[in-house]
Amino acid sequence: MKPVSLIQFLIEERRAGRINAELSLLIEVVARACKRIAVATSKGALGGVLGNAGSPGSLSMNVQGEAQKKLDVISNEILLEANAWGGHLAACASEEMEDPQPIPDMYPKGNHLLLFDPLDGSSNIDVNISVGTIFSVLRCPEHVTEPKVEDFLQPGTQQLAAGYVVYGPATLLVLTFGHGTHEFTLDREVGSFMLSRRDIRIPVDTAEFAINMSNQRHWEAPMQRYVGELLAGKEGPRGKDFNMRWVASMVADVHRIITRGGVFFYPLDAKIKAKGGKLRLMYEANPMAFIIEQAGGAATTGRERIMELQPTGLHQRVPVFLGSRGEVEVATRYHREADVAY
Ligand code: P6P
Repeated sequence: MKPVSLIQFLIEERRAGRINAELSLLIEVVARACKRIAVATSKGALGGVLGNAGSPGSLSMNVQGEAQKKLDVISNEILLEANAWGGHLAACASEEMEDPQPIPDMYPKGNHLLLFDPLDGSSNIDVNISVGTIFSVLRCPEHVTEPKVEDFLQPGTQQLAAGYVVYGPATLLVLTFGHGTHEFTLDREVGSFMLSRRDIRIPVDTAEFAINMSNQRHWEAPMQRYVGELLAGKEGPRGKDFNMRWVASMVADVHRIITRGGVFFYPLDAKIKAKGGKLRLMYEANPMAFIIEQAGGAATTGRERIMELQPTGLHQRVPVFLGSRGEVEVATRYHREADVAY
């Protein structure tokens, strides 16, 4: 069968009435920007883009209080510049910027809001481990021409599209419009994303979990119990052995799950409880939850469905339990039972 490019796929989706022309253009522009980010990340030390932004002693810090990598800043600029002139956006929001970024006055405005983590897992850049871009698309509220933070604070169920690009051995785009989750592989010779997996389905059950075990002593009791049972293997109550992976790059861990199943956890722990969690709701948890659910998986905070949360802040953090539906439901049940018991 003739390979289908991203552009052809988007035209098919428009003809089927599942997306409109403006959203189609937005996704094309984001995909093209991510190809430029792929080029920048692939240069490694030769590109002079490794290491922290700013100078020693005065590192550039992002809104999260984290040292920005040069590639964080470069990737953010690439996405902002690519989306400024197209006329499909009302504003952008990014992990790397405190406030929403309006579309410059000299350009026409559109009806969409784009949120992104321009380079997730960037601490892995300097050790050449896969990183990625995560993005989420919302509708701009009617008659709003200068979107404010509150215009972005929509539940994940309101997303029109979500996706990520993983910059790994291959550069892959995984995308959903709410009609299945689909994977595109960048054909570097042609420069096009080509459909490589249509309507992905994640196995309901799994024997592979991803978590940063070094935080174990800080976890809540239900998480201690749940992970303890995974580690007990076939001699324990679960009656089977489990394997563990942790890349410390959400896009890479989620892509493994999209590809072969598994579960990913970043639970609340005593160290981060005050912040609400580690991962950000608006441009990490919500887009990943949309992608995972559309592939038949589940995504909760350990207590409730991530996509039904009413956001309270642009950079709000939440606990994340996502992946194979059967296993996420077990971990979530342990937390809900504990809450009832208390
Ligand atoms: P830890 C990367 O900084 C990130 O936001 C996610 O990509 C990743 O899953 C997580 O944090 C890793 O956290 O505590 O293991 O470094």
